[in-house]
Amino acid sequence: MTHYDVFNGDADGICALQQLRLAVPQDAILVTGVKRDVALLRQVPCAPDARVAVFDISLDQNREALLALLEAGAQVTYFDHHHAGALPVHPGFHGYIDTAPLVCTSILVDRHLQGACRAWAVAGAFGDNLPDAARELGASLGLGPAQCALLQALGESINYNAYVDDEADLIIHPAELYRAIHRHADPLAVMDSEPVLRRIRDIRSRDLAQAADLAPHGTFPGGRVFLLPDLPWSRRVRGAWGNLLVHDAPDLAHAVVSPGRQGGLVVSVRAPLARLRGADALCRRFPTGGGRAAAAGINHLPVERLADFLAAFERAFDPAQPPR
Ligand SMILES: [Mn+2]
Repeated sequence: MTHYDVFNGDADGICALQQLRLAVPQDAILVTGVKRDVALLRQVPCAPDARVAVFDISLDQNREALLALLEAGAQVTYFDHHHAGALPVHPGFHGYIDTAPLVCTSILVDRHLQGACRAWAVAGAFGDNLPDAARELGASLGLGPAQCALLQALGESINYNAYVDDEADLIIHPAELYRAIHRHADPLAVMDSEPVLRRIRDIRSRDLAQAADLAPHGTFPGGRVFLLPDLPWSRRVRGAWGNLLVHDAPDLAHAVVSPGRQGGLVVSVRAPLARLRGADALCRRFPTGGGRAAAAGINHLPVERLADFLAAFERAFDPAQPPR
């Protein structure tokens, strides 16, 4: 039997896998990538003896590979909160899918394990920008504000590493980061013991300080659009910057637009914290767009369509219009 752990390289994916592998140890071949690299399941060879665990990548975007694996006789356990579409009905498929806006994959694994490794779910939820859910889970463990702040810094640092266009921009490959993290059962000890996490945290603070100097490219009644320059720090910062912006102005939607590595623009959209909907519908109007109601993106927006995007963004989050 060959085991594969297939996971999003962001904090939610890594903290979800960490919980399952602390509770159910199993050597496995790791399949992962940057946050936007979600078509991961096709990297798993189709074989009847494959045992595959999947974390935090959209089922809909991996459907073809998933069906091929199931058809070949593989067993697939699937944890995710992204847009899934119809779930396969197959004896080899074990799905833990919930697309509600206030859950993340780390929380789904926490439910599955009945809280066995919950502190990691707290870090994962912070990393996935669900601070209220994270604090609620932390409170159920009796964690104080200082411990929650440490798990928040851990989640945000793990996440920061994965927010790049391609692997060349990574501070450390997510598989290597997972291996470093996996040496620790206690997430409260990781930041002190792993220099790479402190390095990511310091780079993140520096990048965010640069972003804070930018003025909005577009300001609308329902939101703001920021345009980042074509520099390595801006390719790293856009997701974390978007998360900070929504907390800064919870009634507004935000888009962070930055030049992609292959030309064109990469767009990251956050719905207003006060009204977590509309981000996915807006992004799906453009080719290569997708995501969740609260947070979505467009992987490649041609530069000449930026004006179309601005108009669609304004309409999508116009407080005077009913949502559509
Ligand atoms: Mn997630």
